[in-house]
Amino acid sequence: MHSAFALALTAALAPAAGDGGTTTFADWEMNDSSSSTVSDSGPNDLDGTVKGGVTSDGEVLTFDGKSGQVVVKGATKVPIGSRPVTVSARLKIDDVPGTDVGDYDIVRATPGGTFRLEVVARKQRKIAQALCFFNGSITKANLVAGPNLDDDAWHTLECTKTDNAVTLVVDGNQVSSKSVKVGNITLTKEPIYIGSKNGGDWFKGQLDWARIDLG
Ligand SMILES: [Ca+2]
Ligand SMILES: [Ca+2]
Repeated sequence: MHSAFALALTAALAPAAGDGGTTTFADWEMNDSSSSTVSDSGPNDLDGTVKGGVTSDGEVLTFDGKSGQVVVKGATKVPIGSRPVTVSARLKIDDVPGTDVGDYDIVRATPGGTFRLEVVARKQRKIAQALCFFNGSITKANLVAGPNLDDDAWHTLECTKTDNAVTLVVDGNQVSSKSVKVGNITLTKEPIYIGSKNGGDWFKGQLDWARIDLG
């Protein structure tokens, strides 16, 4: 391989940590004309495959809460390591997760939800709140906070892990943060699920987009 090309390729695959820049890990805009594919407009081509009860109107996906999910393969090839990670999504729901599903998994890496963004039921299932979870090389961290999401309105949820903290932002407002060194994030298994936990925790509602950013 030509050395200049090798250098460029290395730079493209592994942006320098600590350079202050943010890079897109995956960006699923969910505006596809195809009803079977969810295109990743980021640099890693992590296109998703639609399975079960998911319908598209070309701008948002509607998940049926029973069998609908998007399965994304290839994420284990993209290094994360010590870089900050932000998992975010814009969603709308008009039901608190019921006992049939327990909670809604919105974006879930494997195994065990290495990182995940969920909607969980609280206060005897009267309200729905955002959940962030990160499982790093040192420890795990979990946050549940923010406004009741069960109002049939659009909400943007963002979960971030940095070197020293995990943070949950809802609709641009920081609603929870914890000082914790979670450690490095490594995806050792495929796939990433959008809208389910591998046949459970089925999401019932709409997604406008979901994305993962590094840095
Ligand atoms: Ca769950
Ligand atoms: Ca969209």
